[in-house]
Amino acid sequence: MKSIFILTGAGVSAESGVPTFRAADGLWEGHRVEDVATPEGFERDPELVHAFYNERRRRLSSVTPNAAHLAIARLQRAHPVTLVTQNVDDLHERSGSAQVIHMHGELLKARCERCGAVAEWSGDMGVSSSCGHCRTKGGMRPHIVWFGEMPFGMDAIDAAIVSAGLFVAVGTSGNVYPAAGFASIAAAHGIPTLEINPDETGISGVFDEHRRGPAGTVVPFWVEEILRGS
Ligand code: BV8
Repeated sequence: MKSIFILTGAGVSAESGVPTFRAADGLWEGHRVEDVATPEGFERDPELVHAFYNERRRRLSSVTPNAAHLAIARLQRAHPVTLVTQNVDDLHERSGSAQVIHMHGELLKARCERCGAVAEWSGDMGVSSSCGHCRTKGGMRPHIVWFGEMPFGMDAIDAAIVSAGLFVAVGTSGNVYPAAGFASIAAAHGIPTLEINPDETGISGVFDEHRRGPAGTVVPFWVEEILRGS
């Protein structure tokens, strides 16, 4: 049985209370992307960037997975699924999903710029935080892919897309590459494509099928349909 390739974006976490990016008229929690989500911004003002991620990390404890996360986890237990998320929250994991590919990194991980070690990190991080591996003080950064940096897992993602039986995008505006190009790759390989989103997106034209509505309502319904059919 061929795998279902699911790409999720900020929209899948919207009903959990995690703000999406595009809803904030170009500003991201009041900041310009260039200032808080680029290596240059981190170089320029590490304190600001640490504060931005500390605030988002803290807020994770007050949000919970929604019906869309839970339905995807349920599907994974009954059907081969490759789950790739652009989100840096841990809501897929907390809903029971396994093998989540976080192509843009994870809020709850940190990376040492000196030795490259990646560690779980749930508390605040700052310019004097130390690496638990090499003990260096002051070299920690969020294990997040910023603009201009190479996303994680791309080889596995590319291989999974072209061998999938179905490509589904849930809650992504299709603004950020290379994720925004995945549906076109699937379509070019003759793989059926489905977009689940309340709104039309810049890549809607690529998809064979669209289900317009919030992920928390549409995804459980779609998963039940798949499970009944399989
Ligand atoms: C790369 C981590 C190449 C940070 C993120 C010029 C200069 C430099 C680069 C570029 C350039 N032009 C293009 C690029 C590439 C660039 C890019 O795409 N820029 C865009 C802005 C044009 N991409 C990159 O830089 C990427 N790297 O290209 O590397 C390379 C090659 C070789 C060697 C080295 C490098 C890296 C991009 C990753 C950036 N990091 N996140 C953090 O989170 O803190 S991106 C960040 O924004 C998110 O992770 C996410 O991916 C993206 C937001 O997208 P969405 O998830 O789609 O969210 P959005 O708010 O946009 O949309 C929400 C959707 O949900 C909407 O459609 C809405 O309708 C829907 N929705 C709302 N409610 C619901 C819902 N859906 C369902 N249910 C609901 N209830």
